[in-house]
Amino acid sequence: MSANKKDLLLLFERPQEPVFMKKGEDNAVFDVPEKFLTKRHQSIGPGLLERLSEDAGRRIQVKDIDLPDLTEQMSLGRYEQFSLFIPFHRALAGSLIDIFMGAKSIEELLSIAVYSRDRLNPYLFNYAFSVALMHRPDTKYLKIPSLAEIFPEKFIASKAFARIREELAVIPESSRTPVVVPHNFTISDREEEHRLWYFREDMGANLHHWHWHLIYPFETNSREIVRKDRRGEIFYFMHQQIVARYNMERFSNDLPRAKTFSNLREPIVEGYFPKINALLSNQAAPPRLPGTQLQDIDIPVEQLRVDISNLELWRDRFLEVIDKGYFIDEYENKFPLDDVTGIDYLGNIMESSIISPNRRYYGDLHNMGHVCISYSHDPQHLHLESFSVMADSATAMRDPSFYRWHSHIDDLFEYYKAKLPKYNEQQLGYKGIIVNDILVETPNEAPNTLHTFWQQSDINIGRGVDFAPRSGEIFARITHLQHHPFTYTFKVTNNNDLVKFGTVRVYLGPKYDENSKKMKFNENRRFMCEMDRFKVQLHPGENTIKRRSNESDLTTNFENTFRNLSEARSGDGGPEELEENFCGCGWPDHLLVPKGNEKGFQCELFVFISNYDDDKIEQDLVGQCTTATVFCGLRDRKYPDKRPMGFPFDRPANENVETFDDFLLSNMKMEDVKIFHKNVITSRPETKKKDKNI
Ligand code: CUO
Repeated sequence: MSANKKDLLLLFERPQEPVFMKKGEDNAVFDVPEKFLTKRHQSIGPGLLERLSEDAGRRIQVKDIDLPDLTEQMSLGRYEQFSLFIPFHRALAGSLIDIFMGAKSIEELLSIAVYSRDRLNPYLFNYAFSVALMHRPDTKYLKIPSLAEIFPEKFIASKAFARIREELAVIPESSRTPVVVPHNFTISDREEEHRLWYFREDMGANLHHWHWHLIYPFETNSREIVRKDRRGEIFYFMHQQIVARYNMERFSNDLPRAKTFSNLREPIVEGYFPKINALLSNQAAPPRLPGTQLQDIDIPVEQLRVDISNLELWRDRFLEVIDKGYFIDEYENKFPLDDVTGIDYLGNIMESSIISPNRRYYGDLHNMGHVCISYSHDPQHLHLESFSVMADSATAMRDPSFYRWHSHIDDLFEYYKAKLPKYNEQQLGYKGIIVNDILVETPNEAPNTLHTFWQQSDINIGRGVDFAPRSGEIFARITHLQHHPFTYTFKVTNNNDLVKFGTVRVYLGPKYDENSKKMKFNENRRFMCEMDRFKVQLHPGENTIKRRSNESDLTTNFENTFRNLSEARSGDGGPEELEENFCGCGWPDHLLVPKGNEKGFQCELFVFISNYDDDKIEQDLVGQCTTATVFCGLRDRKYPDKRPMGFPFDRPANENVETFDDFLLSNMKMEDVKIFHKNVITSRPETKKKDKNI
């Protein structure tokens, strides 16, 4: 039987097992030409293949082709870690993406992928193959599996793996029970940072961050893959919002805001001991002791040399762009920053993607900050330790230093935003539109209250556990924050004679700072977390707008976050598949509402209806998966909102605005909302073990 697109997805399964072993629900095997086998497998002779595939459910022919030269990509060992933030690794990934992108047909792509899979580092393969599948016109609607399914070790405490393997090896599938993954397990409660475990170590949040970086790759020869609409700006905005959310969580746990890591020579107070393993090498992810100071990095094996003074120089050059109001390209041409595109250029400079206007001069501050923190335990590689979680986009959010680093990055962007012209009433207002009333309703609870609790959900990780028995279904039971679904009701008057359109922008922010003091507007705005953004039609007179929390354009639902490979669609590009894999990106719905606390965390909900004439982007919206655009944008299209991301809080208000009340116009309103947390663990009814369709 010849290959179909969906068969490409089988290559994600059990990443360390050779490609000729059975894959998928139907025990399919790839029939590979002998020269595709690695030397080790060739040396065993044809008998091995025959034995391993004798009761195959299906055979997939792999076409013999001229094989690509993978010498460069093979320079990263099979058992090493892979980091997008390390330039050497990034370059390997970039050229591998190009090889996959260059395949002329699905058949050829399958051959190249089958050939490369057993030779290359599995993380490198997974990343480059995922990026290529997402961006090739003939595969872009395939549903890429969640990384948690393929590399569960990046998300699950290493302690759980002994149980998982035992369960797989000893217990027949019909009798298996989910393995409860320890939670709140990395820090003792005598250390206050432990209170944030549920956010930092949340599988959905980390998956979102990984997926976001997959959608916005920063190095390949195909510039159109990198040059996505407003990618530099969305880099700034998405990370700014993660920091804002983290600070809300800190306030609700009686902790101060994350301290910005502005002095790179100051010790990092927070230690972090990840307690997850890199299964490829069977090595524990290295810890960072409290009070560790960054040092110059010199790691020849990673072709990595960066001094703290390099970071400082790059930071100063970034600030110099803002002070001068222009950047220079590699030929010393000057390009002014303007109000519309300036933030996007700065984002590209900071991200140091291939579309950074001058990588040589502006350097690689953001990525190298991740790298320096991630190697701070062994900066000269004297102990032959790998990098820590901070260098991997699938795990970086686990470490408290992530938020300290990104607070600093955000401060640098803020330095620019503070220089922009302030919004005037014409930009902020909407003539004749009045927001009269805001109501937030949680069923059976007091008005304007939100309610959170703990929930346990089961994730099938069987396809990520290599060298385990074939009937490999096994569920990991994770514990995460959850909230009761709620509804917003907004009463809005349209005093115009005509129907008007508006964009409703909903933000949630803390009412007080960490010292229980009211904040001035210019401080408060940076804590505002976007909850939803949607278009409304306003008839003349009174309008009642209702919106459910699970309709949020910020979030993606549980099924999308933890989607199951076996649920993957056929890959035939039918209409139901359109935009499918973008759906995997998005803030997890279960973290939409900050945890709050038992006495009721005091917040303010801000609702703002802007004039849609100034917001709209003219473009076709094809496909069904047009959700979660706030952080992730729309595939192949423009970001669906013309305003600066974070509008209207992305810059200080004019000088006569001191408090939030001073900022409000008739088309805006604030309402007090309290978030109550109940310290109980419930289970997600539909994800009980017997129900595999999670
Ligand atoms: Cu996503 Cu720093 O870019 O973590």
